Amino acid sequence: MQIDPILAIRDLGSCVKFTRKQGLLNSAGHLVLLTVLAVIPLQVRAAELSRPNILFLAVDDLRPELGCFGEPVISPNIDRLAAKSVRFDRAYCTVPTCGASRASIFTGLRPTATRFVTASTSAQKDAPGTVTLNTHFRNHGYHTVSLGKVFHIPGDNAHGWSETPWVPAGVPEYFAAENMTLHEQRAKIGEKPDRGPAWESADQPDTDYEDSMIATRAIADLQRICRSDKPFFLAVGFKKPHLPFVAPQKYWDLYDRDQIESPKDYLVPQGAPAEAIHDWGELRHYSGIPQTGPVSDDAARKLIHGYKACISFVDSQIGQLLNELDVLGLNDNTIIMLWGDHGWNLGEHTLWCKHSCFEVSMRVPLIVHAPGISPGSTQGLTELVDMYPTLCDLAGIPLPDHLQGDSLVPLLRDPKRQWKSAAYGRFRQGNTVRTEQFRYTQYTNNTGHILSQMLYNHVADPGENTNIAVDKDNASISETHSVLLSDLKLQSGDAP
Ligand SMILES: [Ca+2]
Repeated sequence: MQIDPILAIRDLGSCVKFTRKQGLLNSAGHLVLLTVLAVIPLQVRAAELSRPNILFLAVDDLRPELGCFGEPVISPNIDRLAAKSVRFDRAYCTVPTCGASRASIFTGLRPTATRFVTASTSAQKDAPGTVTLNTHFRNHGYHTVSLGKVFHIPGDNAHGWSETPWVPAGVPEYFAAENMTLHEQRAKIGEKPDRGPAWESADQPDTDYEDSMIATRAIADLQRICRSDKPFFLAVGFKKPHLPFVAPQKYWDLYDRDQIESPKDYLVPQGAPAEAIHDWGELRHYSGIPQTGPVSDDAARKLIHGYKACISFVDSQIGQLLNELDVLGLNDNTIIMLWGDHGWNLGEHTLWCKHSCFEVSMRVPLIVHAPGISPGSTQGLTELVDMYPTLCDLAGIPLPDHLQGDSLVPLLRDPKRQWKSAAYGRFRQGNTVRTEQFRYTQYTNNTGHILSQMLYNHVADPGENTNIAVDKDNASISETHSVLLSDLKLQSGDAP
C-alpha cells in the first residue's frame, strides 16, 4: 500500500491529524484549521489514521489504593482519569510478582507451573515465538514505544518496539546522604539487610526522581510521536509505589501520620494453612526491618504512610502526562489503560509485599478510557490477561489465536452485564480462583498432590479472615471450585 505523508497541523500546541475525507480526527480542532485543511492537498489513509492511539500506563506494585476506588489516598489525577473511564472493581493479576505478571500481560497467556513463575521472568524465554502485545501492534501499523518499567527486563521482546526501550540511567535509590551511605555499605556487605531503608522522605524536587524523569520523557515523546504518520502505542511504566517507599517530603506531608491506621486484618486467617503465609523476604532486604518476626507498630504505619506518599507522588507524574494529552488534543482518539501489575499486602494476614494467593495480592487497579465508551464502573470479574484482546478489539485489529483472555469491550459498553464466572491465578504451589462469591486456593506439591485448601466467602468475610474450607459443610463448594480450577489450568496449558 502506498503510504502518503499525513499532515500534522499544530495549532496552539495541539497535535491533530487531518485528511481530506475524514477531516478532523481528534478533538481540539478549530475552525481556522478546517480552513487550512481545505487548501492543502492530502491523500487519505483512513484505516490507519482512524485507529486510536494507545497510552498504556503501568504502575509498579500498585494495588487499588486510590481515591477513585474509595480508599483514603490522595490521587486526584488518576481519579480524574477514572471519572471519564470505566473502573474495574474486580480486576486480578494472573500471577502476583512483577516479571511473571508482565510476561502474562504482554503475551496474553496465563501462567502455568513452568511458565511465568518468577519476578524476573522473561516473556521471550518462557513463551518463545509468541507474538506479544507490542509486537502485534507494531505489525499492524502502530509506532510502539516503551518508557520506564514495562516488561520487567527492558530488552525482553525489544523487536516489538519501534524504538529502543528507554529507562532512566544512574538515578540514585535514595537522596538523604545517610541513606545513600547506608545503602552502599549494606550492598557491599551483601548480607540481609543488603539495601538502605524501606522509606525516605527527603526535601528534594520531583525532578530528581526516576518517575519524574519517566514522565518528562513520556511528555517529550508524546509531542514527537503524535506527529508520526502512524498511530502510537506508548507504554509508560512508573516505578513507584514499589519499595523502597522513597518520595519527596511534600507527598508524605499530604498525610498525617497520626491518622494513618494500623494494618487491616492483621492476623493469620483462622484455619489458614502454612503454605498461605510467607516471610515477606522482599521487605526484609531493607535496613531497619527485622530479619525475623513482625515489624513494630510504628514501622507498620510508616510503611503504610510511605506507600500512600509514593502513590500521591506517582499520581502527580501521571497527571502531567495526562495534561499533555489534553494540550495536544489527543483525548478523543486515544485509549488510556492504567493498571497495576499485582496487588500488595500492607500487613493484611501478617503479610507485606505480594507473593500470596490472597485477594489483596491478586486484586489490581484497572482503568480503561476509550473513545465512544461512557464512564462507569463494573463488578465483572476481569483478568489482566484480558487487556491484550481488549486493546486489539478497541483498535480494530485482529485478535491473535493464542490469546487466553477475553476482550472486555462488551463489558466496557455495558458494565452491568453478566460477565465471566471466574478469574484464575497462581503463585508457585498455589492455584487460586475468584468467583462471584468465593476465592478458592489449592496448594499442591510437585507431583500435584493437594496439600491444603483455602475457601473464603467474600459476602460474609471480604477481608478473608476465616478459611471455611476446613468446615466439612463447605466440601461441595470446595469441590466445585476444585473442578473449576482444574478446567482453568487445562485451558491455560497446564496439567489439571
Ligand atoms: Ca510489580
